[in-house]
Amino acid sequence: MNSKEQDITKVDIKNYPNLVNLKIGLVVSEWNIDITTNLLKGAKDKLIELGVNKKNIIISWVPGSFELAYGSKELSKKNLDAVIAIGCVIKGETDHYDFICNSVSNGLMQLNISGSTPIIFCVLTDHKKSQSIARSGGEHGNKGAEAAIAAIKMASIK
Ligand code: DLZ
Repeated sequence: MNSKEQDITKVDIKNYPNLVNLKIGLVVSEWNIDITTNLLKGAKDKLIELGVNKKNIIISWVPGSFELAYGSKELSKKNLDAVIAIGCVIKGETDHYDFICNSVSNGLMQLNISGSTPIIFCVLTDHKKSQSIARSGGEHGNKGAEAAIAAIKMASIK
């Protein structure tokens, strides 16, 4: 099932009563900043739409997706209910893409296993910029909004 068929942004708010008290961190990569800014907006707007207090959304910037694991680790020390790691890796001419994708996904997974704050993976890994545009507010929706829902669901487990 692809993400077009699976719309996780439809969330029954009745199942999540304490949204106003949630504290959510957003760690955002500066690389491909036009895309990550749109993902950030998608995530923030969805959190606020669902009732999370604007002042409980904490944003931290890192230089690139490789730094998302460290940024998420540091932000999660601030007594947050969930952290969303936002990045965009686009395949270029070199092997950088594979190294960064592997590093960031492994790094964030390790934080989920070893830490107590859920870390949400909102990193686009695309072959072309047009694919990233489509997933950051374009024809395939906004993966930032989907990450916000995942954060709320994981925060409720916490
Ligand atoms: C170096 C690099 C390259 C080539 N591509 C991307 C990318 O597509 N997306 C991204 O978020 N970051 C990229 N970076 C930067 C690395 O993530 C990292 O910031 C630098 O290697 C410094 O550690």
